[in-house]
Amino acid sequence: MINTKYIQLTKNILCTVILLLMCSFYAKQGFADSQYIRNWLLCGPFPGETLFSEESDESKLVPSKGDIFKGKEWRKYNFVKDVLNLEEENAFGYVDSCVGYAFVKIISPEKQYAELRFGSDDGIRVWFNGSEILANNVKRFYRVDQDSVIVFLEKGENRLLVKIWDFYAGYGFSARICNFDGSEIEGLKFIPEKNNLKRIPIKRVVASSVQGDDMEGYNPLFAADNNMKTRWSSTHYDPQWIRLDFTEEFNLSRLDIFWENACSEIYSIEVSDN
Ligand SMILES: [Ca+2]
Ligand SMILES: [Ca+2]
Repeated sequence: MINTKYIQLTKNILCTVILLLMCSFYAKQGFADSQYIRNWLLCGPFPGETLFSEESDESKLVPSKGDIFKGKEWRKYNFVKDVLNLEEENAFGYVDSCVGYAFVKIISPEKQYAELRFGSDDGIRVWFNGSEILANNVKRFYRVDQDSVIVFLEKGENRLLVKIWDFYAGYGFSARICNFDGSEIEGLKFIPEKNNLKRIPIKRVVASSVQGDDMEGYNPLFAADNNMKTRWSSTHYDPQWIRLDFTEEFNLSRLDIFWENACSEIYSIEVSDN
């Protein structure tokens, strides 16, 4: 974690011609919630198991942090992205042919219907308030909202348990809760609590050059406008840099850079608090 108010990224490789930079700077409060659930209790991985190989009654699980299940601890894990990559180093790590569990409590201010939408790589089984609501024993790549189920939320605490199976290669899922039309349900709370992320306002974005002086197409501002369809592109020679000045000092714990296909293989990131 470093304190910064200033970030400069310089790329230094001749073959790089186009750069896309989308920077997300997260602190701990205030970023608009999506309906995606990113914070879970995780337990696993369990190598060699499949979606239906567990003999104990998973429907009765109501785990708390630190509980032990099949010899492994339930631990809290906060994903930064909406699509949860279970092979992140501190989630389950790189694994194949295994299952893992994710659990969250959803606190509803009233009785109401809701839609749960899942995408998964690979198979998925889901229990809601102790009832199995989804079992999809498939080998597949992740896509958003591959499965959806209508559920009835009780007032107060509701329990959501997800079991994900990885056959091979990528491993992950997404889960979101929404109204039938996909809009956000107001007033829901979660245990573990949702990531409340904050987007730090950017005061100024400056770059070394713009491709073809095309400020409408490749303005450096587009590198940090929270829109994946726009980007900054420099002229086609090295080195090139882009600098972001922020309105306030913040703790930088992570920097995500989304490159265009012709990405830089070597670059440096500099930060400063003034
Ligand atoms: Ca894998
Ligand atoms: Ca897989």
